[in-house]
Amino acid sequence: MKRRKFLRNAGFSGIASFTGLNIVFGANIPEGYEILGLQEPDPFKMFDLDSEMIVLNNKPFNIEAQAHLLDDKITPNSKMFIRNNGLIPKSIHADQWKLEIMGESVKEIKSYTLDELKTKFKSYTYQLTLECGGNGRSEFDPPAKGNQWTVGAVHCAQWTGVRLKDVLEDVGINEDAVYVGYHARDVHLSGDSSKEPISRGVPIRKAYQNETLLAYEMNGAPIPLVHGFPLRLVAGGWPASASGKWIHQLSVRNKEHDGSKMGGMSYRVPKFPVSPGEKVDEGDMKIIESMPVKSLITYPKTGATFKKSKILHIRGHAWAGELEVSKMEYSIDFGATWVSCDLERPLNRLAWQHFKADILFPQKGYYEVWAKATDADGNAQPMLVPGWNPKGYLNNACHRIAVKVV
Ligand SMILES: Nc1nc2c(c(=O)[nH]1)N[C@H]1C(S)=C(S)[C@@H](COP(=O)(O)O)O[C@H]1N2
Ligand SMILES: [Mo]
Repeated sequence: MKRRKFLRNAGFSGIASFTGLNIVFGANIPEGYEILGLQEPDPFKMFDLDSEMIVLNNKPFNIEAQAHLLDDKITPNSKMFIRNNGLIPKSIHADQWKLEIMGESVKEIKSYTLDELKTKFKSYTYQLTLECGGNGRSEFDPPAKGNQWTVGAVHCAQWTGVRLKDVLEDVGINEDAVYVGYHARDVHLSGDSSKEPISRGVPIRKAYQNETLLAYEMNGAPIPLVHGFPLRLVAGGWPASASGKWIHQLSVRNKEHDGSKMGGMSYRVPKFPVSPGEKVDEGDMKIIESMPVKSLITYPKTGATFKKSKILHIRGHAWAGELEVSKMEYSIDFGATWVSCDLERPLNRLAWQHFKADILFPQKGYYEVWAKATDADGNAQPMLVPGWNPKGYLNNACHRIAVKVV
């Protein structure tokens, strides 16, 4: 155990961290050979993660939370899921960083240093819900390829930055502008610098919302590298893939942006319901925009045991893309009857909402607590996994936890 830890630690600061240990037969190491002690970087140390985070993939890093880890009202850095399509950029010099605004629909190309963005424009802070479009993918049957997210690919951190619309106004954009695409500094998995791992974005109407930020701070400090340092587009309520990390260019397009992972099956769902496993033509797919209504019970942890005489205080969060959540209910009888929870208003638009309820169980035994949110348009979470789709997006089925009452 100790030795393993030592070797894992060694992966971060390179050979030097072998604390002066001599690699006895070091002279025999062929050039370019990576010694075992330097392989397998430890994501828990690299990203300062809570020890209960779950690593789904380490090349690229994809890491999710568990429901009970998301109990904080504002998600702390150590409990935020991580989703990368490529490799995290290595050397970033924030003092030399520039954001260039270009594309067919700008009056002229303009670029800003980080300092210019910070001093020229007013800054705003919002708590914004970002959920991966593939959160819940693991429950689809037949299974969809990709990271098998369970429930933990969602976070609601506090983001500080300038409004994208203020910057676009300063640049001057043409009337024919349709979409804003981002270009970022992460590296394609192939290492090929002519390929982008991902280049998505938002339509102009989303770009012009007050809460759509060019953010340089997260939870009151510079954005951690893995979440997009030094500059990130943050478009709350939309699949988090729209929120580009490490952005250095925005392209104001006169048509739907056609960057990497905008087309084909990526971040798209069928325009009409399909049967499980059905092959769907690319032309029948549409881009995911606002995310569907969803909720999580963050206390207690599933499987917990309680005394029958005690009231159980459950709590969690609910969110509904661009809409507000208007009703939150729980059931302890497998969905036969539902009881209202106390539901708070969001701190600001596009922030998740907190709920709580007091439950007194009728007798000892095994229970499941199910949670169901309803949005302002009257759409409720389904009890079963909804609409199968080829890439396993948008599973907003009710979250449920097991409770033992003794
Ligand atoms: N440049 C860049 N931005 C990106 C990604 C990426 O791979 N590269 N992944 C996107 C996806 S699919 C998600 S779900 C979110 C994850 O954000 P997080 O890692 O900060 O939680 O970032 C989005 N922005
Ligand atoms: Mo994602």
